Amino acid sequence: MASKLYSIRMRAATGDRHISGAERIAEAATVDQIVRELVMRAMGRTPAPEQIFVNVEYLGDQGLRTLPALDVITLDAPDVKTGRSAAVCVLQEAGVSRRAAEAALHHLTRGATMRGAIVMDAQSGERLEPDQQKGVRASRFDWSEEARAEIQRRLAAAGLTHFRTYEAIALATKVASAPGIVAELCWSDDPDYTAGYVASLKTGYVRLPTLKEVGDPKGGRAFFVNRETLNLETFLQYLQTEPVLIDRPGAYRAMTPRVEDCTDRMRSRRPESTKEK
Ligand code: WAQ
Ligand code: MG
Repeated sequence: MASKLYSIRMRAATGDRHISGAERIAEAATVDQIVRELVMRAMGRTPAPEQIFVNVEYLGDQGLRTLPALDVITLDAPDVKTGRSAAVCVLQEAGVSRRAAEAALHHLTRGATMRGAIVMDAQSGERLEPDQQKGVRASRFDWSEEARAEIQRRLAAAGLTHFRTYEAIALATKVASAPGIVAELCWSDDPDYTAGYVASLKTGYVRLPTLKEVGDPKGGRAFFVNRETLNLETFLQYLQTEPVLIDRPGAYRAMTPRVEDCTDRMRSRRPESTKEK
């Protein structure tokens, strides 16, 4: 990308209820087009939001960090129950305690109607975000044009064509490199979108097609952190202000769920993992 870069943020709401949001980084020449695209997306929701906030900000000469995208692995769990146990399992693989993973699932199941994410101690499950109404929003990240075209091509070859998927991969890639992060859990609050994921540098972006039932409007996001190494201020500063461009797509593969293997493995580990909790 050339030098004059802008951060474009959109968030749409009806009163306190978050409806839609997006994060982009663009060259000056394409800013108006992207603003239009994001406003159209928000207005396309039913019912339409009552407020749309669009923020366009010149990034100045601050450096742009580039990151390779997380690899994407689909764990094709057939139903919500299997999907959620697989999510807990992958979270444990990434270093989250069972207790914290279940606490996060509980919050998302109830519906965190926040515009940002929960920040959670990966061991105790305690919530650490400064404002529990708003949560913490990751901002200032996007694909480079070339990497976006390539990831779209790779995902489309696997039958994945929704913008939510590649936008979530970009967000998860930025978040996975945050100082103090362990893993992330997310599923959409869009009633018709049942897919979600667990992501971390260790596991990649593990996509789970069915984390809730069709028609369920509850969802959210949780960032699990290692409290021993976390500096909350540095963590928030990175997530909210450091511009990150994803300039290389990751690999894609699909797997049938090995949830049984995973629970067996967890069971055989239990004496040790019970001790840590
Ligand atoms: N930073 C932090 N939290 C956010 C952000 C952000 N930039 N954007 C959304 N959230 C939180 C907020 O609480 C939302 O209510 C929740 O996440 C869900 O947001 O591979 O569409 O935009 O196809 O509904 C997963 C993609 C889709 C799965 C996630 O999230 C796939 C999605 P939504
Ligand atoms: Mg949503």
